[in-house]
Order: sequence, then C-alpha cells, then structure tokens
Amino acid sequence: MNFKFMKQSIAAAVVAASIPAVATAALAAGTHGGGEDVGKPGTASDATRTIEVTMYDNYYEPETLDVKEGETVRFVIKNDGDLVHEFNIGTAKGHMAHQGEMMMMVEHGVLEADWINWDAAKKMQASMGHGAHDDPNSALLEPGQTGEIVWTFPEHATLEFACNVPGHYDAGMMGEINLTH
Ligand SMILES: [Cu+2]
Repeated sequence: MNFKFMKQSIAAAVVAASIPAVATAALAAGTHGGGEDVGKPGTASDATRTIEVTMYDNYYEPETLDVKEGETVRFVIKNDGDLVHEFNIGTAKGHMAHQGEMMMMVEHGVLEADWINWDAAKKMQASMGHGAHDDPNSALLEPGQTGEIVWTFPEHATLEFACNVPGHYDAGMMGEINLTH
C-alpha cells in the first residue's frame, strides 16, 4: 500500500469537497442520525450475541448485517487493512453529515491515512466542540486495532454501517443493516 499516494488522495478529496447544507445543519444540531431514531448505546450484559466485523481497504466482512428490531448486539470490530477505517451505525443522511465532520478532521491534521493524531483531535475538540470522535455508535480504528460497540437497535429504521473516512464510503465501504422481526 502506497501511503503517500493515499494521503495525496485524501488531501485532494478535501479540496474538492464542499460540505452539503444538510451536513452542516446536522452538525449544528449535534446529531449524526438526521433526526431519525438510529438506536442507542447498549449494555454488554443485554447483548443477545456478538458479531465480528473485519475492515479491509475499503470494504467490510460481512458485507451486510441482519439484526432483529430492538435487539442489542455486541460488535467486535477489527481493522485488518493498511488504512484507518471506521465502523459507524447510522442512516445514509447521518453518514453524509459525519463525512463532513471527518473531512474537517483531515483538515485539522487529526485523520491521517494510516494513523490518528489524538493530540490534534484534543485541540480540535477544544476549539470546535468536536473532533474527538468518541461517539458511541462508531469505532475509528488504526490498522491492526480492534474496537467494540454495544448497540441497541430501534424498532423501525433504515440503517447502514459505514466508514466515513473521506473517500471510503464512495469507494463502497458501507453495508445495509436489515432490521427483521
Ligand atoms: Cu474506511
């Protein structure tokens, strides 16, 4: 993997991108869900099962997820790629908003292609009120790292899991979450 090239790609994506109005509105409201009920953080002891998700450059295994309405699931997420990746549960609209936020993380030197500058993240959090990337619906992982999310799904929602690192969603790094009875 050519990191130099990836960094240039991300920088180019940042320059080329303009953050949609909907993204700005969602950021201002402090929500990633776009107003829709996306579920809430769960407790590990309530989890009915553990689903292992592996992240590669730039796709997930498995490609889609089947979850029961209202189910609490423990996700163990492993980044087996050479790049930073995210596993984020939300609506398509929410992901779009989050992509704008992560673009700003690139601009502030928080998000590099293959590592995360948490010192820069702290500075961004202090000056802008976001950037620490500590949302409970997301795991942002460097290559080789493993993370965990416990999530209680809502009764009705159209949800996706996605990587909002600039360029990755558009490269196909997203999958449907099928909510079943
Ligand atoms: Cu990714």
